[in-house]
Amino acid sequence: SPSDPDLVERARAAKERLGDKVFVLGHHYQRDEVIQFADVTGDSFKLARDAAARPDAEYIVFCGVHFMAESADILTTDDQKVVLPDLAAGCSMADMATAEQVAECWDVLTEAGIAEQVVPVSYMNSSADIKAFTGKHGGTICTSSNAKRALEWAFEQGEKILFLPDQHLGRNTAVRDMGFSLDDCVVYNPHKPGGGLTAEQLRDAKMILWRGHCSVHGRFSLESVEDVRARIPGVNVLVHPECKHEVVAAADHVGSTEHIIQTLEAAPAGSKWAIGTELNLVRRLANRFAAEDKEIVFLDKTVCFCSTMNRIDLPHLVWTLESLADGKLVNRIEVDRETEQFAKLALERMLALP
Ligand code: CIZ
Ligand code: SF4
Repeated sequence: SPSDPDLVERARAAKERLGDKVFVLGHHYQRDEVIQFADVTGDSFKLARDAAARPDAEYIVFCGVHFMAESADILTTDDQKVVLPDLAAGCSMADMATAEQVAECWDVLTEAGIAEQVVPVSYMNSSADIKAFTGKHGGTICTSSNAKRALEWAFEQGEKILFLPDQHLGRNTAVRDMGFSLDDCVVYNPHKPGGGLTAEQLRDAKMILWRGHCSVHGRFSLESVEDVRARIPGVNVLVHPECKHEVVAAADHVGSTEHIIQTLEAAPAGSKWAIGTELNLVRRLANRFAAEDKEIVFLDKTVCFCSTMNRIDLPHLVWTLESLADGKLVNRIEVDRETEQFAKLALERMLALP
């Protein structure tokens, strides 16, 4: 249990035995019981960069999900070992685009005669395989903070974008931030022959959105925005761009987790906020800012925690740290050399974005 003093003490002692050899990364969506042992917190991209900035740390313990540990492995040195405390901590969104499906999609685009015009842009929340596909085909990675710049860059390289795997981030960025219409976007369904699209639809589209979504953010609804406005007069609705387009369109503010935190830090005392992102983060922010008289509520009480983020709990962290302290390397996440090379190319294009 989170307050189990024995587990807290064991985690502390194991971390002390490891000293500078270990660097613990805690994603914003992690449980409090885990976050208390994080050397740094952040979103997936910030954490991967934080890990790269600590080449002396032999073990990077990534308290987050699988694709994040892969990205950290790609950006750190070969000597550094990235460890995921529970190998079952995947991401349902990342799992919605497999290497096979994406290769098949590229065949469909080739048959429609448009592959040469298409530049892939993949969200950070994707497997290393998808990042490698992106790098191989001249594309870039993006985060929810730089998606607009990534799309602008991609439209300088080609005429169309294949956006993977989160249809909502792709659509929200194109329509809300760049002035495209909903009709400029089509959705490629990997479970249907030809993606469920005609060659003509593909040729007419500017944005080809992969049919993926986040199982947490995708559940916030327009109704939840209307309900909270009725319940809390004067409330500011602030949501993550992984939410559906109609939710983002109805919100007052939209942004990444880092943006959400900065917005709340800058908010005046007495202001009221309804936040549409993962519950662990919203609860932590509500507690943190209660003392400053900022009222923060979760946008929709029927939406649950990210179940895979929550797989990393204190018992898994204790087991991981104690194993490493005993000289036993467990749960290493290692991306193979070829995948790493092309994935890194795509990540470096993102780092070079203006
Ligand atoms: O939804 C997620 O998992 C996010 C926002 C991840 C990240 O840190 O980019
Ligand atoms: Fe994946 Fe959504 Fe969970 Fe993030 S919150 S790890 S995108 S399922």
